[in-house]
Amino acid sequence: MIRESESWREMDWCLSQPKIELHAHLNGSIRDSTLLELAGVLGEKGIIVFKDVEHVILKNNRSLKEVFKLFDLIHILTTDHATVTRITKEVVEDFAAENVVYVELRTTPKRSESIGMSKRSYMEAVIDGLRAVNTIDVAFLPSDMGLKNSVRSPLIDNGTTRRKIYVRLLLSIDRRESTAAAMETVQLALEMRDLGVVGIDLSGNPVIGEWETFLPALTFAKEQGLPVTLHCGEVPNRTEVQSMLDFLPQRIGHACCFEEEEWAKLKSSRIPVEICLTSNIRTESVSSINSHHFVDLYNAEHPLVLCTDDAGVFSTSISREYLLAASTLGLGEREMFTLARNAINFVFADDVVKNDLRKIFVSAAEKLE
Ligand code: 6MZ
Repeated sequence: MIRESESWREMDWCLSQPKIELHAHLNGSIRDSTLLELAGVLGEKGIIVFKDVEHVILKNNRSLKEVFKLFDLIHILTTDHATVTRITKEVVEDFAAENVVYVELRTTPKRSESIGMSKRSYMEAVIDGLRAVNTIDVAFLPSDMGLKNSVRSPLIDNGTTRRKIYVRLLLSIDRRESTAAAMETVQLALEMRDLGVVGIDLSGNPVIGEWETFLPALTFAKEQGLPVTLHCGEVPNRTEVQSMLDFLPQRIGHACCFEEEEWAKLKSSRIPVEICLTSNIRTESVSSINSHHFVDLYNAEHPLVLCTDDAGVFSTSISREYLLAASTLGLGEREMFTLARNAINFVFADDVVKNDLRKIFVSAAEKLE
């Protein structure tokens, strides 16, 4: 167990180590300061009442229901092309500042006829955000496109190493969407593979929507070789959890409300789990950190990866998630390092990226001793 006096040193250590983030929702990862600024602008235009919105943004403890109300508000503040570009840039900068060396950023492509936004133009605005980052090198194109599209080398002219982050995109299907809209998202993901899109996510309010609605689009993604990750068991729903496990997605997120039979199925399937500790506790999907299923999965050596989910909404960071896991399980530096490194095996990017990530971790390991 990490004592209070040690926690600052441990936090510095977590910050300094290379990390991989595989479950981060773009609109859940926005800085509070940016949300407040955007709310101020809409307040001045009379579109919202700033005072009403301010305390909603700054509130810390939210139920799952309140979280999804907040997302509706965030979407009002962020859904125009320039803002989508801005938040993407900031979110990537924030992950890189924490030594995240690879992030899979997921977002729901949105359509808004009144401002001429299509799912495709929304995603183009996201990609503009990746291109707009200039303080670090952002490598987001598939490895075989890398040279042609010239992601700057990590070494700049004066010989100093610039920080580099790999970014890949997952397109989310929102559980409010129809089969046709879900299919459109998968189609778009396939068309944007050359632009760093590597997979599909199913997310959104877990009490809304039926698995059967999304199944045709998810099956199509699978047939096309596009990896899929599913929000699975965020609320109790045994039939859905079993159908999701039977689908054999490449990864699942959360896995909170499982019964014995589902745990057995998950463990024998070896499907990697994206663990979001703070999110699960804040939304009360799990009652306490000590009873979090992470403990059992870790001890069973089940494939897992620590993630933030919504760093902005839950006021957390990937380093904090590592610290939380370490203090819960009494993990040492070597074990935390191994936990972070193992995530390489679960990324959706190609082998060239995986090999580069392995090199990054090998060189970090040399400094560990
Ligand atoms: C399920 C979640 C989520 O896509 O607009 N999202 N879905 N469970 C969660 N746990 C708390 N956190 C976020 O990012 C926000 C969207 O991501 C999904 C919701 O659909 C939310 O509207 P984007 O960038």
